[in-house]
Amino acid sequence: MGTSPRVVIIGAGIVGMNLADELSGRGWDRISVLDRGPLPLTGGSTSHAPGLVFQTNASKTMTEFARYTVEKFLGLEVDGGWCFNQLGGLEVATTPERLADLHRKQGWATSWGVEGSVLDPKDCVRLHPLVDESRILGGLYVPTDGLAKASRVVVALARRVAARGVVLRGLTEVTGIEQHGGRVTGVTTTAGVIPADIVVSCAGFWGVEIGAMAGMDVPLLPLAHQYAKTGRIPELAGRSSDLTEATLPILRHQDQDLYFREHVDRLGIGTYAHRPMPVDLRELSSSTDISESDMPSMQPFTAADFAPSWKQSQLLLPCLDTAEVEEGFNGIFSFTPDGGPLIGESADLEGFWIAEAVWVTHSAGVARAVAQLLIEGRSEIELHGCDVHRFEQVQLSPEYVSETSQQNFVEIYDVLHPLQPRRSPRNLRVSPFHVRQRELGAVFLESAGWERPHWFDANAELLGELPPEWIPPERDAWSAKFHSPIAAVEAWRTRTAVAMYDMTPLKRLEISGPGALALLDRLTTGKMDKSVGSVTYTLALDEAGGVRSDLTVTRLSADTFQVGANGNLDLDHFRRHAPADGSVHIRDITGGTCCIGLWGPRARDVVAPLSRDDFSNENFKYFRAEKVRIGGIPVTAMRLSYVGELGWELYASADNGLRLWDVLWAEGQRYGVIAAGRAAFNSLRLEKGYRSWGTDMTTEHNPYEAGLGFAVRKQKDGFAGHAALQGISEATVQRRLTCLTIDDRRSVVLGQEPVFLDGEPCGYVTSAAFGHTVGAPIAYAWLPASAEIGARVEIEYFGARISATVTAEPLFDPAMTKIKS
Ligand code: FAD
Ligand code: THG
Repeated sequence: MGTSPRVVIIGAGIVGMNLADELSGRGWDRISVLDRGPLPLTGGSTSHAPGLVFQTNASKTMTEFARYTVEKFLGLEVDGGWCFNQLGGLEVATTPERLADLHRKQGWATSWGVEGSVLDPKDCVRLHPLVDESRILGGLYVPTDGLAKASRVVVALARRVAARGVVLRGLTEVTGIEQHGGRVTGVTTTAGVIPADIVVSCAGFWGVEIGAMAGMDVPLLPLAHQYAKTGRIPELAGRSSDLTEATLPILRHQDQDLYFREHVDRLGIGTYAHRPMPVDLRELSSSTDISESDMPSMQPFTAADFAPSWKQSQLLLPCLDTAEVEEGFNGIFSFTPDGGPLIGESADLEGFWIAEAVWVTHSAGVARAVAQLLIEGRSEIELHGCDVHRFEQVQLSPEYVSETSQQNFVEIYDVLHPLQPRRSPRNLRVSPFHVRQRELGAVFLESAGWERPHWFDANAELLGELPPEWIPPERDAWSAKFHSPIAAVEAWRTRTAVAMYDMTPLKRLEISGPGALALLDRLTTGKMDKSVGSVTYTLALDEAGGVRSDLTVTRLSADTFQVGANGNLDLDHFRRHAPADGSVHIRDITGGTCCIGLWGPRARDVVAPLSRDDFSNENFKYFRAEKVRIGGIPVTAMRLSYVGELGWELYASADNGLRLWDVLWAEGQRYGVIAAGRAAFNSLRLEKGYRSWGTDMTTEHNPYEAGLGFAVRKQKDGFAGHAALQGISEATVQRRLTCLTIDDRRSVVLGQEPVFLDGEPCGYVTSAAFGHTVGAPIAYAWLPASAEIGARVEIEYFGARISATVTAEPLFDPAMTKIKS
């Protein structure tokens, strides 16, 4: 009795109950679930959710969460009543853009292992006879989608977990989080203090309030969303019983922000077409007298907001012409700045976790991931897009959360390009070079709050000088969006002259103190005890050997290291593992510093005359760092290049940045220096075979699969992940991150497309770009290890098949003669 930690779960909605089930199913036996509302209908979002489950998502992780939810709910029932009604899901297109997008979406489904097909209008109507065939151009049908009966799932799980000894307490409101010495010790409730070793807030849109009790920012916004039910519809009469509720596929009409399901002989209609309606939690009813039509997560229906959606519903479904809206409500749930859920443990309060902003669709998958995190320390499905610590400080402000979350509400069903720039807020973070970049006509996209140039319009004048073999082929309209042929000029000048890249947004940490070396040694795969001035490319692994990040570590002094990282998750990871004795200091120095990547065969010619320091190949070797002065400015210069050219990353204090840019720019004129952006950057790094963490590899992949085995030091042991790598090598892996070149040398893909080997789906594209130097489009893809060099595959792009060949990598400078010159 009582072998596992004491867990308190706040919230008995679909997330909290699934978590109780996943934990107790794994043998944890001291779990309580608390809810301020009565059980089982607590009055949260779950109590009124119509429960449509469309599994397909651009994100592999979200799709896998949904797949598990379907699988799990299919196995639940309450007294013969279903928990999942697998009716299939149909998304119709009324515009050519949407139809094309449904093909793209079908590609995601294939990539992530969900069966789906794009049907012509006739077949759509055969599946869903209420749809007006003349209105639609086609639809995406996924037979395993369907309806989750969320309120019944909660009952089924309540019975199951109660039988395992989980304590369920309704009408118990959490009013405070108890802590001692940086650890959670329990919760204060209206029924007294309940001690706990682990507290998990599954409070849905109330998460901000609970987070505040624990001193944690929870970046979500409660928004109301309209759901209405019609009166009886003759066309539906006799189709379903009260038990089955529905017979037709669940239906989405995204061109008008609508979705539909049956309620026996009525139709339910949800709409995102209305203005965003943020909700102030303080104004919600705190009543615990809850019924199906009156609960805190429901607000009165605002009929005027629904009127345009009703018209559009009637156009798609002519049977509604004679029907009317009988009832409706504005239901509340959570939105976040990037649409992803929020999972993770507080950075400051050990043992306090959250799992919020989760749809019914993803609920079981998220709960399983959280249970694995708590019990095993890692989730089998990678979580970088779900981790609450993915946000930068400035992205946690209520203003930012409110604006971006409302925009996500507005855009929820829009056809979104992978490079689609955020409209607002912009100029949140700018580098010291921003003023010069604007003068050069930089086209900026936003990332982690930073403005990043993608190309410079000023370089358009060089298009005429582009040698014929560098002229890029025309692109299809979709891949031409947010792209410019100017990228070819920037790639050409980088390879043949010299270019300045703004690397300021690259996350930088300073790790210092007497314990710094030992911490880095424990957390990375590389040799860290090297001479001052060494730079090491290394990996941070999780305990199962999955790649958490790839890093550069520069030893600036015996006790001071600069770490080039991939994002805030790295900062969080290092902080969490730092010893408690204060022997290591970890500082995010990104904002106070800046960085220019000065790269190209003439890089040395530009920098040498500006400095008394020695930049020669003999005295400033590849993967070494020096503290130098350039044009009088103190600079930490690191000789490495993500674009694969001779050159340096030049780090300076932010206040000196503009001056540094100007002296390099002036000196560079005689060598043809240009400013270059991310479009060229991404192409050049793929030619060089450099991986991008989060896109190419994640915790789901070990270093050998990812082609990064060279960064694992053979002689080293005792580091995180070491044990798990034993017995694994390049030779034993079953799948590999593989370099493909596209056979027609012109068809560009963008990432996430499915790859077919012998006609069967066998993997998916991670990153892709046109390789300007090699004159062919490049796609990296996860493929079975059996796909050897020379193997022919096909990539599906908007429903068409593009032939590609597995090619030896890197495509550019495999002998390292250019980069080491
Ligand atoms: P909730 O169900 O809200 O549970 C949180 C619980 O925490 C509540 O029971 C609350 O009482 C409790 N709580 C809060 N504060 C405290 C406290 N201080 N102390 C104790 N307990 C507390 N999703 C889909 O996947 N498909 C759909 O078709 C769909 N349609 C939707 C339609 C509408 C109109 C709305 C509003 C949402 C819809 N959703 C849908 C979203 C979905 O309903 C929610 O994302 C999901 O139910 C959230 O579950 P949860 O367990 O996180 O939150
Ligand atoms: N610069 C710095 N830090 C970084 C990045 C960067 N950290 C995060 C991310 N980018 C890491 N990614 C890479 C990928 C490849 C290389 C450097 C950073 C690289 N690789 C050499 C190679 O594979 O040939 C390593 C050679 C070696 O180990 O000696 O240069 O852009 N500062």
